[in-house]
Amino acid sequence: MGGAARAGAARTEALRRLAIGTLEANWEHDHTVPSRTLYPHQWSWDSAFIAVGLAHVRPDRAWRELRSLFAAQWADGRVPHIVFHPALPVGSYFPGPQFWASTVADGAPAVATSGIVQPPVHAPAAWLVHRRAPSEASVRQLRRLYPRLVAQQRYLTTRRDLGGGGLACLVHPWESGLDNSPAWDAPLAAVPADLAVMRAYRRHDTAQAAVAHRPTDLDYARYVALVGSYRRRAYVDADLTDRHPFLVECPLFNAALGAAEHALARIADVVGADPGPHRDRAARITRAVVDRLYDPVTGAFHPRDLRTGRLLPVRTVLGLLPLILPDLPPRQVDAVLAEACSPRFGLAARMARPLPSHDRTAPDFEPVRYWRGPAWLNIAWLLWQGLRLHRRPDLAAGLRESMVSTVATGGCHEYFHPDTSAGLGSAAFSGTAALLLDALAEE
Ligand code: 2M8
Repeated sequence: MGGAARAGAARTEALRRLAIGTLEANWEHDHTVPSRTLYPHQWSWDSAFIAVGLAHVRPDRAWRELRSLFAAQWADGRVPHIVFHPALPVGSYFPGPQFWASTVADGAPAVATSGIVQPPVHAPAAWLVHRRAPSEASVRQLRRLYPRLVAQQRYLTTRRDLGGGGLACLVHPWESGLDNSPAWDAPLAAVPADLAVMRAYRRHDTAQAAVAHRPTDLDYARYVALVGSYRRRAYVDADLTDRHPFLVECPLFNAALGAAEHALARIADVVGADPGPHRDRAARITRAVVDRLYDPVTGAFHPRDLRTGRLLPVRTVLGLLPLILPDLPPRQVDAVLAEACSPRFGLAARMARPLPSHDRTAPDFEPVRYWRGPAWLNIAWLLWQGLRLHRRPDLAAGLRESMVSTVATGGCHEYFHPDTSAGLGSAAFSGTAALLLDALAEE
């Protein structure tokens, strides 16, 4: 082994140990907390990413992670974005279980949860966990999860199809996973909110992380107002179109919805169910993503604001994620690649800087504020999946190396400065650890 190869192997080993140690320290009896300080409960899409990473080291825990999340599924099929840990003291997270008051809603589980959802990335995650080490036991786990994954899709494709065009509609920016993305600025501005309400609450996040790295108080006033609007309707989706002030169709969320049907078709094959309906639904969702969210004029995907009926012109990393759809037509694949490789996002076979969460050339690009510029490993990982799916090994390798070197520079942080890779947010973040393990396994 030459010197460079030895250094490379040592880097890989050190990062693997860091990632495994982070996941171990964040394991909490049947799930992994995203962060002990900032996010001490269980989060929906984090758990899916975490399962993908755990599959490399503790497949038993990977299944446990998914099972514990789906144990909190509501009767209508929704998988809540937070499952609260009942033993934690009041005030460990805002807004906590008292604020959501889920247990009084019809069909909610006995355990306290939030009432909203997050991108449905769980079926592909379950499929990856199985594929990593297929066995009779993993088929049993898939068999257990399959009906729950199907119910999750049914909820999103029926009750949440508020626009009537075959896509799921988000009722809160938290549902996108990219909470304060500039994508949501315009629709959020229409949400009536009074900054003064925040005096009644204590934000937990700004006690743990720098204020300049987090959403603003005005953002939070609107987040709280939106939860209030949905909670007053007991989290019932019927009639939301007339009454709820935030209704958007997100390209990432809906690409995940389509990718989930593709994964379910594969899972159905393994568990002895019919993959046909999943393939049909997958094709319909991909068509709807293209018809409703692709703008031939800008050559990019944008979120749709159902309150105005228009596409939101802002270009964020959300617009690149339809690449995770295996059946995305070649024209849109080319458009996404052109957008990703433009100075806005800087994707390349050799990347000088990590993939940002927002257009680097935009005037509202903010390099340290959460989802308004910083680099996140979960987003890079999703795009990496898309690049491999659409056979761009050069770009996939460039992005993978960028993910690994970002963590090598910044540590196992929640997000990273998009120029320097300095670590931001939580310093021991499970999602980063898990997806790093997956990226390292490709070496
Ligand atoms: C962030 O969101 C939560 C609210 O759900 C928060 O800011 O308190 C987002 O980064 C989200 O994508 C993530 O799932 C969650 C936990 O890591 O944190």
